[in-house]
Amino acid sequence: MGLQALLSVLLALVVSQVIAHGAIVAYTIDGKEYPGYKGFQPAASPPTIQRQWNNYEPSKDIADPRTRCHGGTSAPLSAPVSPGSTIVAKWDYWPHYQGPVMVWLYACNGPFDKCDGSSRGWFKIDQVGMLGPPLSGKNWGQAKIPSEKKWTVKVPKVAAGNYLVRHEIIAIHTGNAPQFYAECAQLNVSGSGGGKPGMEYLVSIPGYANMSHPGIKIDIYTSKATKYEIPGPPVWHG
Ligand SMILES: *[C@@H]1O[C@H](CO)[C@@H](O)[C@H](O)[C@H]1NC(C)=O
Ligand SMILES: *[C@@H]1O[C@H](CO)[C@@H](O)[C@H](O)[C@H]1NC(C)=O
Ligand SMILES: [Cu+2]
Repeated sequence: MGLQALLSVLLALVVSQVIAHGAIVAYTIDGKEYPGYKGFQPAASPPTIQRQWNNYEPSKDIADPRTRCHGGTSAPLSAPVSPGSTIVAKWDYWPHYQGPVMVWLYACNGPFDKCDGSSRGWFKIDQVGMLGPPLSGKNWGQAKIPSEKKWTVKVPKVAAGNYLVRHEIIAIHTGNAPQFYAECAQLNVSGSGGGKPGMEYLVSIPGYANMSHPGIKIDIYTSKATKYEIPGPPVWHG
């Protein structure tokens, strides 16, 4: 194979990977733009609130520690927010429709460079699963992302401090072969009077569910279920 042919095969591979998956590449928080990372070119990113991830590949095992923040462990900046602030996570491309979308917070209780999200401190602030059957249809919260390319949440009444925000998508469009996608960003929450979720809302990531969970080990094309059970604890509303 000539060099040109080889290059076009490589390019086709890269493009098909981009087209098969997606990730959060930016945030808009209270109207301010925060660029994030883009797969394949992480070094070119400006300083960001997003924890670095560097390829579009999902994890295939919910026990993989990479499911926590797509492998990202630190970011140079954080976004100032307060309870009621609006966080819009943005994708440049998203091709999947079926499976839950969840948004989680984690209180760092200290500086971000010491905050690896490894304790039992994650809680949900939002989730949307299937809105109506069939499982294989497009009546899912996730189905908004391919067209709108964004997901909007409000910061609940949490205590002031440093937090990680984690957007998670479980893509179940392939029977019994779920894909786990998550990216994290750093938030500095101000204000007073905010609360703390009780232990029934707090989990570890990975660890909040295993591969046998009915919402994870699922074939949406053969299952006759008319409801979908989202894995993990209930949403904490503050
Ligand atoms: C976050 O906010 C707190 C006050 O709520 C402040 O003490 C702290 O230094 C801030 N951290 C960062 C990284 O800005
Ligand atoms: C998966 O989790 C369920 C519910 O917590 C538990 O009953 C089951 O034993 C777990 N399975 C494995 C293989 O760990
Ligand atoms: Cu994909």
